[in-house]
Order: sequence, then structure tokens, then C-alpha cells
Amino acid sequence: MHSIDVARSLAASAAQQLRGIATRPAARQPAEPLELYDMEGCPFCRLVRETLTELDLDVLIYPCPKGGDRYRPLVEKLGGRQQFPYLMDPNTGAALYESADIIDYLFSEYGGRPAPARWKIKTLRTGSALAASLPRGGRGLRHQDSATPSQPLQLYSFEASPFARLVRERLTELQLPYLLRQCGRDRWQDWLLPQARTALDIDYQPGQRNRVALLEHTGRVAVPYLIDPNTDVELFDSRRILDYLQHSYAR
Ligand SMILES: N[C@@H](CCC(=O)N[C@@H](CS)C(=O)NCC(=O)O)C(=O)O
Repeated sequence: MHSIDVARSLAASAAQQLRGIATRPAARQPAEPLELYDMEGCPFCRLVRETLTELDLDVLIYPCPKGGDRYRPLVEKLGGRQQFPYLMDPNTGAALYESADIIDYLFSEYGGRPAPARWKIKTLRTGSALAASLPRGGRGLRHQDSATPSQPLQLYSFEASPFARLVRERLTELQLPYLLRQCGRDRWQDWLLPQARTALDIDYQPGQRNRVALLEHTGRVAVPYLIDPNTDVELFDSRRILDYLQHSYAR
């Protein structure tokens, strides 16, 4: 049931303790998107994605669920072993395993500020990242047979969104590559749900670059929003997106 899934996803967000929501943009954006070999349900990958939301860095996700045959062998070929997360930066040639090293790299290469102290306390961050995986019961970790799209999909999302998480899990399970467009919050109006902004008649003017782009493109800002350039389908609403992905790609 979708509503139970959303509730369990909300419990995962609560375990993240507000990480992966707010954003303060990096000093510099990469010219080419970063590439992350990732599993949505992996706690270490989650820490990296939280940092990407925090730094407002878009990333091309190559999903590597357990049993997946699409991108896992490539990681082994490139880095020597199947371990996730694995970050490749086409701008610098950097290729890194280990979430802590990746987070340090992102702050030092793009952030223009040191990684916050909380990232240094390994047990604390790993404990809460593991706790966030528990309510999801293994979702976003195992592969499901699927058709291969010729172009990556695009998803407007921020890490702690309970609705966007459900979509990212399905993208992982189906091994569908996607450009993750960050929609972190940088002003108080961003914290209101889209329906509340409408009900309160708030003249919502976002500042974050992908929120601005989404508003221009669709007339509203709601997350998740999926663009599939393979079919020219564009959708709001996690339930509709999940139905679409299942119907279009699952085998
Ligand atoms: N110390 C590593 C741990 C990474 C790790 O153990 N990742 C698990 C997934 S959660 C993994 O790669 N497992 C191997 C596999 O899935 O084949 C880090 O912080 O990045």
C-alpha cells in the first residue's frame, strides 16, 4: 500500500535527523555532472547523497543493486572491487570508494568550506544512516529485471523527501540510470508542502536553481518530478511515477 510505504519512508527520513533537506550551494558547480555508483538502500551511499543535497550538486546515478548486472561489473573493472558508493568525477579524473573520503572530496573540491564537524563523528553518522535503512526493509537494494533505457532519466528530488525516496528505490531496483537534480531547501517557504503554499495563497518564489527551473518548466514546485527523455513523459507524484516506471521498464 502506497500510504504505508510513505509512512515507512518518513520514518527513514526521521532517522536521518534533518540531514539531506537544507542546502547551501557549493562554491563551484562541476562542468560535467559527477557520477555516483550507488544503491538507494545502502547507508553509506545515503551519507554521500545527503552531502550532495547539502552542497546542491547534481549527480548522475548509476544504480548497482545486489544481483544487478548493468553497472556493477563496470565498477569492478574501474576500481577493482564491487563496493558502493563509488564516485567518479569526470572533471578531475578522481575516482573514490569510501563514503568518508567521498564526502571530504566533495567539500574540498566543490564546497569551498570544510565538511561540518558532524561528518567527522563516524559512529554517529553511520548509526543514523543504518537506522534510516531499517524502516525500508531492504527496498532499494535488490535488482528486478528491466529494459535498458538509451538515455538516463532525470529526477528532481532532495535526499530526505519520503516521496522521492520511493522513486529512487525503484530506479535502483530497475537499474535505471538517472540524473539526480537536487531540490534542497534554502528558504522558509520551501518547507511548506506545495498544497499548503497554494492554500495559504503564498506567492512562492524559490531561490534554489532547480526549484526555479522546475517552476519555470511546469508552473509548480513539487518533488519528486520525473522526466523520461526516452518517451518524453514527464510526471509529478510518487505513485504515478512508480506506476509509470513499473509499466514502462519492469520485465
Ligand atoms: N566503508 C565503506 C563501506 C561501504 C559498504 O560496505 N558498502 C556496501 C553496501 S551498503 C557494499 O558495497 N557491499 C558490497 C555489495 O553490495 O556488493 C564506505 O563508507 O563507503
